[in-house]
Amino acid sequence: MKLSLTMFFTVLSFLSSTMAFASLAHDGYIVKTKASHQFNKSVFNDIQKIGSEMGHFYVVKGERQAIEDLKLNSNVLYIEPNYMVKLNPIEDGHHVFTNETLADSKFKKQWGLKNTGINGGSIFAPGKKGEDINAENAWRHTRGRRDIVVAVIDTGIDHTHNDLQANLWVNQTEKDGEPGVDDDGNGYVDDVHGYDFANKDGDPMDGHGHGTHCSGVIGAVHNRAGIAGVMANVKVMGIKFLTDRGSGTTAGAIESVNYAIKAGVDVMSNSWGGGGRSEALFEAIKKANDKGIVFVAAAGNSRANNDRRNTYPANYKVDNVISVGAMNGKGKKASFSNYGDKTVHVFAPGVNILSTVKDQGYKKMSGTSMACPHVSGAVGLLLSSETNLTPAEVRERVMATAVDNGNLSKYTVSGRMDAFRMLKNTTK
Ligand SMILES: [Ca+2]
Ligand SMILES: [Ca+2]
Ligand SMILES: [Ca+2]
Repeated sequence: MKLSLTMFFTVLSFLSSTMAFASLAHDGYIVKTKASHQFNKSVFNDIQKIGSEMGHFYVVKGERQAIEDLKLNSNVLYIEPNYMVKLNPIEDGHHVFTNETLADSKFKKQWGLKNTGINGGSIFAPGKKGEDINAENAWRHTRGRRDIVVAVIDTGIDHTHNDLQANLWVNQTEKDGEPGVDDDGNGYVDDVHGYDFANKDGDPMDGHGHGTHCSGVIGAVHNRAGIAGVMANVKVMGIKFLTDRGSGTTAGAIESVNYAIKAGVDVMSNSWGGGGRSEALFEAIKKANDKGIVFVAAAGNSRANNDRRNTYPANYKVDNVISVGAMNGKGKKASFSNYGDKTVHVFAPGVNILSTVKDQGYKKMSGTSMACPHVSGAVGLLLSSETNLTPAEVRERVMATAVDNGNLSKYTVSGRMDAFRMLKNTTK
C-alpha cells in the first residue's frame, strides 16, 4: 500500500488524471445514500458508517460485482474510491534534541519566524536575512487568543509534550467526566484533546511525530524553553486519522473535518494529501466553509505544477482552502515543493523547520507539511485580531499582503506569506 502511494507522487505527473485515478490506492469505497441504508451484509465484507453532517455516508468493502450492483440502487447517490492519503514531509530530520531547558533556546534556530541568515550555525544551511514570516513584528500586534482553536488533522498530537500542554484544546466535560462515557454527548467517547479516527478512540496520541511537529509550529508555548509557535496563545486540537506509520484514508479525513466542524474550530491545518478527487470530502470542506472555518492545506511535495494536475485536498475549489507551497531559508521555492501561479495561494517556510516531536523531543523536518502550519498559525493570529473575517476574506488578505521577494512569483498566486503585513493589512 505504501509503495503505491510513493508511486503516486513520483509517477502520476506522467499519466493522465483519469488513468491514474483508476489505479490509485484505495481502501474500499465511500457510498453516499439519500437516506439511512440497510446494506445486504451477506454480499459485503465490511460496512462502516462515516460520521458526517452532510448526509449518509458509508465505507463499504466487497467484491467488484457487489459494488457495481450497489450503483443501481435508487437510494445510492454516488460511489467513489476511499483513497489512501499520506503525509507531506519529505524527510525526517536527523537532529533530535531532547530535554534542553535553555530559555526558548531554540528560537534562534527557527528561521521561519526570524531569519537572520545564519540561524543555527553549521547545523542549518545558511539562509537570507528577512526571508521569514515576519513573526516578531506580528507579535507586537497580537500573539493570538486562547479562544481561537486550530485543529491539526494529522497523526495526532503528543499532548504530554511540555512545550504544547498549555496551548492544548481541552474538552473540559470529558476531562472531568467518566472514562468510557461520552460525557458531553457529542458522539465521541473520552475525546479530551481531540479524537483518533485511525484507531477509533478518544486519545489522539501521536505515535509518529508529524502531527506533533505541525502542532508545535502553530502553537508551541512561549515559555522560555524549547521553541516558540507562530501563536503564543491558541488552543491546538489534535485530530488523528493518519496511523503511526503515516497513512490514512479519505473517509478518515471526512470524519476528522466533521469532528472539527462540530467542535467549532476556527482553522483546520492539513499537512497531507493524495488520492483522487472525492465528492464526499469536497462536501465536507464546503460545509466547513459555510461554518466560517479556514482550511489550510499543503500543496504537495512532488515538484509538480498543481495548475496542470490537481493535488488534493489543496486543489479543492472552495473559498476557505488555502494551498501552501514550501520555501527554503534563501526565500526560494524548495526543490520538492509543488507550485502553481493559479492554484498555490502562498508560500511559507518549509525546509529545516525545527519543531516539537513525540517524547518531549525536537526535530527539524522539511516539506510543504511544515509550510502549511506556518500559514495556519498566521491565520489564527489574524482571526485573533479580526474575529469576523470570512474564510474568503482571510484568503484574500493572505494573498494581498504577501511579499514578492523576486523568487516565488512564478510559482504562486501571491508570494511569501508575511504575518505582520496580514495583521496590519498593508503591503509595506
Ligand atoms: Ca465526547
Ligand atoms: Ca468520558
Ligand atoms: Ca517554548
